[in-house]
Amino acid sequence: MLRAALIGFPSSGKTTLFQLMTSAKDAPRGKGDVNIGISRVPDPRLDVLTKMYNPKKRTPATIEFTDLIAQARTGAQALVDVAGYKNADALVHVVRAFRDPAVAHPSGSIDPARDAQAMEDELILADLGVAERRLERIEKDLKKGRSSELERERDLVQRCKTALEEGKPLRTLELTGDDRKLLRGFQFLSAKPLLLVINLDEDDLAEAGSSIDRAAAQTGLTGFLAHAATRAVALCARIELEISQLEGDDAAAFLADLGLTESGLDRVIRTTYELLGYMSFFTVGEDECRAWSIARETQAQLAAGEIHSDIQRGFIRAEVVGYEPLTSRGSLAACRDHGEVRLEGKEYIVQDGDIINFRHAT
Ligand SMILES: Nc1nc2c(ncn2[C@@H]2O[C@H](COP(=O)(O)OP(=O)(O)O)[C@@H](O)[C@H]2O)c(=O)[nH]1
Ligand SMILES: [Mg+2]
Repeated sequence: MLRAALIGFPSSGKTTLFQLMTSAKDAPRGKGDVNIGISRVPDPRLDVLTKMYNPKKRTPATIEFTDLIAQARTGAQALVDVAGYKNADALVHVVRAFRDPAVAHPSGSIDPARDAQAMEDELILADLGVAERRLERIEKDLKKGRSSELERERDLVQRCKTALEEGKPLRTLELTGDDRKLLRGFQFLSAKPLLLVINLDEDDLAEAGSSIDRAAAQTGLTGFLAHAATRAVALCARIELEISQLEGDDAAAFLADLGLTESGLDRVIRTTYELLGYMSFFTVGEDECRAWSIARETQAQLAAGEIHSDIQRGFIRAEVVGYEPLTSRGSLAACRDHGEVRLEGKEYIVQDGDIINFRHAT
């Protein structure tokens, strides 16, 4: 399961968003300090496939979001301390830009750029501690005897430390796959993909419309976003709450009035999914149409394992058709007639939107 943790200062709107993004049906669960909820990843392609096959069941991809129940620990400290936060695959950082004087701000004033940078500094500081401790340890071990592996690690951690000291989050570093593997064990917070959610004021939403650049300019976050190498979504949690209470058509009309085609909640979930480097392939049929999550560059046999280890083990061939041909021809049979259904081997790299039927020995 992909996991994203909500971070941000108290009263920035995290819990409001969490409750809206994770439907009430998936009752909050979790241990102690956190609430855990499941979000369905919006995907219009799954909607189209569901219309084609009219299956008994429609199963979208999902992401797990965690939210802190108590605010005793916020930001980086929570990520370090709180079980259920530690191993998040991505961070969703909610920044308050709504003004509402009825909601007190812990710093006494509304300043999204200040808050965004303060949280970033916390992540960087926590990582710097980890890097320094590791370097000390490595130097000690190197005194006992040379090791090219340890020297390589020292150079890499030193590179991280230097970047952190310059105030650069580790997600801005260019790293090789091997570097990433080496660093994975440290769980560096500033290396995790981060989505900035700008919680706009009700009065600023229409002007921002669908332009994140306008929203960033309105809130003074343009510079921060350029420097932090992250993506951002702008929304207004209060308005999202209103939209969530409307029926489908009314909600769409309401969004259109604001110059939007998709709710802010859907944008947050979808962008988090993309940020994590994930994509979907589909299985279709009269019983179920389903989206499956895999990392980019995943081979067919491994993808089969997402469905069941037996299918992975007994993998023979993947019967693959692209989303475009299938939906424009209207049926798998028609695609077969046109030679558009391919038989792929276990090393085939699954493409986003592939519709796959795995042939396997039982
Ligand atoms: N006016 C306004 N109030 C909001 C908005 N988002 C959240 N709030 C309010 O701010 C308060 C704190 O929100 P909450 O989601 O609990 O923030 P958290 O501390 O980050 O979890 C609540 O009273 C919310 O109703 C918004 O977009 N506009
Ligand atoms: Mg909260």
